[in-house]
Amino acid sequence: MKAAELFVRCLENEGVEAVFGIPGEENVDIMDVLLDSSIRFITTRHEQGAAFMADVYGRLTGRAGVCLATLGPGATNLVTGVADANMDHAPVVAISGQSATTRMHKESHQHLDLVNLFRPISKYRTQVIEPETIPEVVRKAFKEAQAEKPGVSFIDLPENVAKMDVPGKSPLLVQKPMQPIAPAEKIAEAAALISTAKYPLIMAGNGVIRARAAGQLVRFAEKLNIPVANTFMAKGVMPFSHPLWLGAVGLQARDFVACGFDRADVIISVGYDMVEYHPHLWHADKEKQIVHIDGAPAEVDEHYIPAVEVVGNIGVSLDAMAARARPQETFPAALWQAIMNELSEHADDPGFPVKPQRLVWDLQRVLAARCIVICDVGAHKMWMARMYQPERPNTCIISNGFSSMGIAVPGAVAAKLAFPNQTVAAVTGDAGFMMNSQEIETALRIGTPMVIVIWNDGGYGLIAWHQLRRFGRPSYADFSNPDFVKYAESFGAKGYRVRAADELVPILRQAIADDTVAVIDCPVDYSENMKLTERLGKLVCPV
Ligand SMILES: Cc1ncc(C[n+]2csc(CCOP(=O)(O)OP(=O)(O)O)c2C)c(N)n1
Ligand SMILES: [Mg+2]
Repeated sequence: MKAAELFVRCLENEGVEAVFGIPGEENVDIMDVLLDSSIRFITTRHEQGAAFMADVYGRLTGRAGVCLATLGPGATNLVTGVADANMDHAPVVAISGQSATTRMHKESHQHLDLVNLFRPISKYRTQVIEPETIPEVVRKAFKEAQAEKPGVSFIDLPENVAKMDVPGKSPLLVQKPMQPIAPAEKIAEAAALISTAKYPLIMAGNGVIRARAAGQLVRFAEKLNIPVANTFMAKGVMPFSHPLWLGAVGLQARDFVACGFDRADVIISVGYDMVEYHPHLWHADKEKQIVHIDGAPAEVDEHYIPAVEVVGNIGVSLDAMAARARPQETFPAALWQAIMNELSEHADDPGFPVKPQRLVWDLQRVLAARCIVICDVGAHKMWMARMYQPERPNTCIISNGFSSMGIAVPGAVAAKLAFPNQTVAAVTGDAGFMMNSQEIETALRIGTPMVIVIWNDGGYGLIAWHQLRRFGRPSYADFSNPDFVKYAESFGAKGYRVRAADELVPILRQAIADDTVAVIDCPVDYSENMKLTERLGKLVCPV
């Protein structure tokens, strides 16, 4: 067998359904073998698009998404999406071609030391030097990428190695990763601490979703009558309407949910990734007791010194503690009511350009119950993160570790590929949209319908917001846009323009019914950004 063929057999053995990428001269052997494989190759229009597709595929399925590029510029184009996946703990295996081992020691066309380039943005990285190591390399790459906390494995396959013969080798047995159970004495210690708490608060992070433990989290909260705040990346662990839900945490500014943190004496942090929200922002005084429930030991931070660490399978830990701890008698109802009032403000505001609050509400009305939403990065993300709450976990993807713009459109392609029966929407700023809008062509070619909602402010809204806060004036944050309707139509997609606030919901419904790629250009009123800053600056806690 040729090394390239053995490599592809190993990918099939891992259950890989799709590889996202761009062919190049140094990966032609793999590309040719893929023609005779069960794996579907998704040709993208930029390697960054391929990496973001693998990233979102990995987040949604828990199985490593796979992207492939050629050496040099192909591999460097993967970098942003790969870094995003690694920092956000999404399982991804990234593969690149490489120059022949006979020319790596000297200045050589397109040659870069890729293993070193990918070092800070991967959990595991290696170059295949001997073809007989391929089964071990591929197995290890998937095992590392998928093990808690997940991340990226990078494999560099030199062109001469890909052509070599490897007799007598076959893929290795894939073993399911084992998540150990937390020790009983730690469960007992944590349950005792929770039982004596006066005002406990649960902070649920993305680890809950990765562990598929949202059901256990809700049972735990309900049984013990403890309110829940979720990070941006844990959206949907509890639905909006749940009487124990206190909103999302992660906004750098003080928000209502911060009142819940102020008041709490015990924070029960479940599946929390520190990369999402610095502990000093919610635990400045270092006086609370922290119960750390996770699949991995706590990261070190002077503001995050757990009183108890319950490390092991999250769902099992939650069930075991729910059975042992004493339920709370009271609940901060006034705070819950204040948060609900705040989040519902402007839900029906008729103003135009559309207010961000109205935009989120309309998305919530149409999408929250039945869609997968991929959110981009910008001011729109802050509004979505603060206000949008889907009914189910893993149905609102937000990049909040690396927080890279450009994830939404390619991410939506991968989401639709992974879940063809679900409606998929990309919610994006005008700048982030233009960073990877070329993947509209990919979506139309491979047949992944999606709705793309562009928040059009003609600028880098989040940066202007920040500049206004710091300096009172924006700096170089404006630009002009193409006509997004015509732009969409030039690909063969549908294009819509919102001309009044009341048009958004019917346009959204029509765009879903179109069952193709539909782009909605929605002008947004970002004068609300500073109004929010001012309002939160004067926030008086209702508890
Ligand atoms: C790739 C990348 N470049 C730059 C940034 C810094 N950044 C964060 S938000 C933002 C502006 C986003 O503009 P847009 O997509 O239009 O969204 P808006 O803020 O206007 O809603 C920038 C430049 C980033 N996060 N990612
Ligand atoms: Mg913008």
